[in-house]
Amino acid sequence: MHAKIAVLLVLAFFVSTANAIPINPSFESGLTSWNLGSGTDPWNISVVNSVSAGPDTLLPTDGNYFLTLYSPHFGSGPTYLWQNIGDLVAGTAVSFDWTSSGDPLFLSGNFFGIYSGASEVLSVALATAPILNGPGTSWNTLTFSLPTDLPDATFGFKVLGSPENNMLYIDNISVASVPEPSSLALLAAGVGLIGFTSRPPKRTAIAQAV
Ligand SMILES: [Ca+2]
Repeated sequence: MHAKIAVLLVLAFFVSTANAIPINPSFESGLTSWNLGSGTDPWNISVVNSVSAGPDTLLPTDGNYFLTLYSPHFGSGPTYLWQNIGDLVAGTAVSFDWTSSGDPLFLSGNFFGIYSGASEVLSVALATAPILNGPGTSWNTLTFSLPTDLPDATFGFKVLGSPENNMLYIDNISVASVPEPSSLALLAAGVGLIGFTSRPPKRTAIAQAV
């Protein structure tokens, strides 16, 4: 029986490991596993444990660190980073904490996006009530569910240039993928096989012994 339980655990492991994306989702390992966008100045991306401006201090929502993306001015090009997270299925729950600051006229230059291959399939503008050159005073949480399957998905954040300093802060990313149908079928087959082999001895054997 212990061997059967082990088989179930192994099958459950393969199903659950499909959910471990993205890597380093809370920036506790710095920028590990995240890629800087083409042309992005590395000085404009950092991982910090707090940002202060005047009486306001912004702290992480998860762990000890969070991401800051900075775009100093027009002409500097977009500042962005991204991570490929593989195939996603419809129903995958995505969420993250964010806040931003910058010029009131140009806060619409902060984005979260998902690409599938070379196509952008989702772009969400991220803008809070602005505090020029300082952190947002509180975090927001964006949560949504993918409406369709996304093969070869890439997950990224982008800040465009503006006349003033635009900042975007990100923490606590979660991509809770639902198991793919093939994985569920594998698990169901395993459960069925174990149920079949666990059936008690046939009554005919008992009847013959009496
Ligand atoms: Ca964190």
